[in-house]
Amino acid sequence: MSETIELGVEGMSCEGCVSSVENALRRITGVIDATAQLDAKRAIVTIDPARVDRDALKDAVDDAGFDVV
Ligand code: 9UX
Repeated sequence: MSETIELGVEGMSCEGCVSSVENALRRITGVIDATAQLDAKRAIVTIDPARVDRDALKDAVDDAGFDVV
């Protein structure tokens, strides 16, 4: 079982930021994959909805230095 969600992410300035956001999200329990997009200012996150704590996604992005909107 998986689900794809979209997070608006502010503050990414280069592909390094994109990698930081992706890596932060991929470390969270229940995240199967995460792809961030600089131009679209978002992250596409594939999750196991039974395992993921959605607040943890936002916290991970915040802790990496970016803002979920
Ligand atoms: Mo690029 Mo982002 O030099 O945290 S990595 S601006």
